Amino acid sequence: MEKLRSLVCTVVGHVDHGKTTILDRIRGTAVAASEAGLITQCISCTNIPFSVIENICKNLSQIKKIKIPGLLFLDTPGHASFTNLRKRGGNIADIAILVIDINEGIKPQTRESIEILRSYKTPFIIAANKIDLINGWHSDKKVGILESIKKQSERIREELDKKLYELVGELNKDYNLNAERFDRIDDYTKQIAIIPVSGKTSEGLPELLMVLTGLAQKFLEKELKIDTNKPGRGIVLEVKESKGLGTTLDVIIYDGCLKKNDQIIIGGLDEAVVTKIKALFEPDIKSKKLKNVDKVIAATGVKINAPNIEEVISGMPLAVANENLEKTKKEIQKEVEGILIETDKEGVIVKTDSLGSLEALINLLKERNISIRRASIGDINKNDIAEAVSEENKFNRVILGFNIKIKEENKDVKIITSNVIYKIVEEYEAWLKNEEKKLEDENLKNLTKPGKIQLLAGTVFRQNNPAICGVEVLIGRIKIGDELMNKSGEVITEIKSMQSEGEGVNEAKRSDKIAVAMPHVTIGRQVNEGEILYVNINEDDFRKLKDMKRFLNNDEINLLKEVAIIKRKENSMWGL
Ligand SMILES: Nc1nc2c(ncn2[C@@H]2O[C@H](COP(=O)(O)OP(=O)(O)OP(=O)(O)O)[C@@H](O)[C@H]2O)c(=O)[nH]1
Ligand SMILES: [Mg+2]
Repeated sequence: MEKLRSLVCTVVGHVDHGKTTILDRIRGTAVAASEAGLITQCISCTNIPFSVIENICKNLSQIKKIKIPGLLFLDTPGHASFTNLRKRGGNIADIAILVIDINEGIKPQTRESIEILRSYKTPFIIAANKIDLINGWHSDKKVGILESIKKQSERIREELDKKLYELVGELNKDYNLNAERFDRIDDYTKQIAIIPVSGKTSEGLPELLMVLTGLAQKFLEKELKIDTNKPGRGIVLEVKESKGLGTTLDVIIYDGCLKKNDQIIIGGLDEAVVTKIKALFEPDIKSKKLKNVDKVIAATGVKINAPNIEEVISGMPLAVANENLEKTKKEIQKEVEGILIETDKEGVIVKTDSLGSLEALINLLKERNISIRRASIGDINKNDIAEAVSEENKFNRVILGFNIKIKEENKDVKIITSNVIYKIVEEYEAWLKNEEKKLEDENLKNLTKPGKIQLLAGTVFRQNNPAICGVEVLIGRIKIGDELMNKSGEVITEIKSMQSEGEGVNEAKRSDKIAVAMPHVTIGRQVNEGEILYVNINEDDFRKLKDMKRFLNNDEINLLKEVAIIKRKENSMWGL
């Protein structure tokens, strides 16, 4: 039998910004606004029929008539990643609500949520939550949010607008996202709607649902048709110990159906797990206790009890295979292997706790052209260290870890771990930049740097053997050992020693006036008072300096050019 499945909507955002509260409110309002039995709740998801949503929004004229049966809301915890909500080729969620505490603004998990939604191209709207905490806010549950905003004092309206526009500005600056308060938007598919809400007072929640349905319109074209007799497909959200049941799997089914006694296949790191469903559970919406069910149909969430599932990893794909066992097994393993990376090319090592987080981190690294040698699931172990140490390029002697333990370390291996995915990438990039700078500084230290000096008239202390004379550094710097050439490019002497106010110095920089001792020349013969001399730079150093231009100022860059012009009088290809 064919039917349209519910749209899957995840609720994501930073810890404590109010995801669960908003969902509880929507569920509570939905339960109150509907006949018993219409709303079902399974694990951390709630299935609400569109008819109920329409009922909640009935005072809002803009509510659209929609054919989709309902919305399946998935709650996600802010402290851990919601990365397991992946399926082949994308996100299990069709749409998302990003909850942001308007008084706190964008926080690490908010950023992570945006990054992941973007990498999966999941459309979303923003619930700007906790407006009731704006000092002096007056709640009026009888009117819509826009009406309620209008009724606030001018100071509060301004305060709300200020906070909203800070958010809009940040989203635009950091992510090039075009967000706007929902009532100022005319095309929900082009702009991201922000709905001011309060999970505490329920203000704005009907409008949030209304905008969601507007966004859902976009999916009417999408293939939401499913065959309810088809073998079920899903992903493992969590592997949990349940009282009296042992290990159970919380699973989201996004296609087909799942029945008691079905043979199922779950992806594994080395090989797929094959098992048989012993029991299926859904929580009862009223008593919240688990109740046995014989069958579930997508899109929904369900708890599975089955043997041999202790080793299952969250994020793994799952499929019913009463028939076609081998074919389905291959298909599932191919999907898993498509995410794991095992190469002998150069790159960093990536370790995470689940298939979903692995894919999410890999996506972020690939977007930034960071090459990966191996990506797999588990704690950082001896093998990982050995492999990292063997990298020739020290910038690749790196292990990036998400939500895993460091079981082994080595001083030559840089390990970066975090439980916020984008932070790992950020920290790696910062480390890389710093290491590169250190290396360049080291290289720069050993290069001859450009310098231009003038012999000061009337300051000759000794004519020769060695010649000693006062000089001024016009551009750049000079140091002991630097060779000096004249304007014709002849290398005539070097800096044997320098003195400033009677003290020996190793280096002198722009504007310094010092006494310099120069062997092999006689002042008045090979060199004259008032003459200009240049530090002689060899071709190799010249090329390297050119690559490190950002460490030189404009005068020094021009001086380098001057040196090249002098050198090219002799050899037109010099330094090229
Ligand atoms: N005043 C006020 N408090 C709120 C609102 N929404 C949520 N809270 C409070 O904020 C705290 C966190 O809310 P939760 O709903 O648990 O937040 P969460 O985003 O689900 O948090 P995690 O699941 O830990 O990521 C709770 O104490 C809520 O009562 C709101 O609109 N106004
Ligand atoms: Mg929560």
